[in-house]
Amino acid sequence: MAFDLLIRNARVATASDTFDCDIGIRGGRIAQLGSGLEGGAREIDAAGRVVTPGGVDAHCHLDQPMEGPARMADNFDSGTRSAACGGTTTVIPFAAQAKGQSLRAAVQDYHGRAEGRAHVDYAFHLIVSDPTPQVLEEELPALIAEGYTSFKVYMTYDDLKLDDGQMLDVFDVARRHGALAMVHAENADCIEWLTKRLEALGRTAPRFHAHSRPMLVEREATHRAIALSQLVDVPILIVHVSGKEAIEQIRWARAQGLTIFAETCPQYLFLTAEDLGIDDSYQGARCICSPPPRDKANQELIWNGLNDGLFTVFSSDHAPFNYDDPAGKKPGGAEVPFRHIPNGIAGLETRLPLLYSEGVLAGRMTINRFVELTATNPAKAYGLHPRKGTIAIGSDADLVIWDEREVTIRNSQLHHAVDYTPYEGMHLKAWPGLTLSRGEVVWDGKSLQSRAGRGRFLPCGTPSIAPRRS
Ligand code: DUC
Ligand code: ZN
Ligand code: ZN
Repeated sequence: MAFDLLIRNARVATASDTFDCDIGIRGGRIAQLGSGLEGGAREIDAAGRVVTPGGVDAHCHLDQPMEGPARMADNFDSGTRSAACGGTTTVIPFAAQAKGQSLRAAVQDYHGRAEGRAHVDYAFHLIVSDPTPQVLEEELPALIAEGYTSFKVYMTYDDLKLDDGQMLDVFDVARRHGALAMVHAENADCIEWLTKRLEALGRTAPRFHAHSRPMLVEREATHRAIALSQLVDVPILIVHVSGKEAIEQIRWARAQGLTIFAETCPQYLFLTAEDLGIDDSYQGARCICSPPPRDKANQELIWNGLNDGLFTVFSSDHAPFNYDDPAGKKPGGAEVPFRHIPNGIAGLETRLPLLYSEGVLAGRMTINRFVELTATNPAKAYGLHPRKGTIAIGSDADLVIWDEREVTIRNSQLHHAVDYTPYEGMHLKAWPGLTLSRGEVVWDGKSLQSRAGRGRFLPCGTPSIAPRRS
């Protein structure tokens, strides 16, 4: 037999083209693209349905060690299982350094958490929270050379944040060693100052989380991160951009010729600050994430940025905490002031169906732009292309066949370990009918077909991407 698997009658969409063909798969890779291929040990008829590359979710948090009592609901098993069922075949979560910990130890610990559990392939970003001379001069350069070529720095959160000098030091390592720095841009002092004032007024319900993190604090930090990257002369990527004011800073930077990449996430398209509550109900804790969702007008600006090239990647920022859980949104079992509520919402499984349905099928975005944002660009930005993120001869056979059908999102039908989804009840027009990972069916449209431990670790190469000029 010429192929282990032959997918017939596919309407293939890549970041650049859409065409009809058969896909011949051998040894987990795409071996041939063409019409009338013969000789598959197994055949699947796509019957003209759209086939895209499996998604690359370049920003998700799985089993990340947390300060107690918080604990993430998803480990590598449940998180990557839900990824597969939502069409995502590569995830890049974060090996997070705790202050005082060596970066190498954080990476080793994180491998232990992933080992034997992943359903799809995975790489690691690093989180650098303690850039000691040892980290900057030895650990980080060595880890970059071993395939950990991207790292996130935080401008907020006491246990993670860096000052400007530390950010410059980390950016300088990225420049000298060809890595990509990702930045969580919010001004920590402004947030603390606002939080204390809200608390003094008794405004501690979940909805006040959004009041403590207005767009100004994101704008200021975004501008500062851009200035620091300009000083070092290195590209950076601003993660989870929420709306107008950060967008304006990034557009300004691009107009100066600076290489600034940007990422946004489903919560900034489909949620608003009202989802954190219009009264003091605790339910709004479900949608607490940072930066917070904004309003309808900002959602439109995010859609525009997705279309015109402002955004390079669309990630879930899956940060899974149960609602009804002492380790989740109710720390210690209590309804607590917003500052103590873990930040983050789940989204690995719903990322692609939301954007396919509300973007592509609603006529807001071409299928090619969808592929670019959700698979090709993240694979390029983090050094996994062309093995991942495209449909080409030699690439891994990571594919999604799309079923265009009515779907109502129900948490009971998702595969993560979180006890809610912020998108409960949303009506979509599509869902992956089949997900293939390295030529193996991991989701058949009805049930998981995978097994924990089949996913492999992917060392990343040098980031290879340029911002699209709009
Ligand atoms: N930042 C993230 O990247 N994820 C979850 C929460 C946060 O603040
Ligand atoms: Zn962040
Ligand atoms: Zn995140």
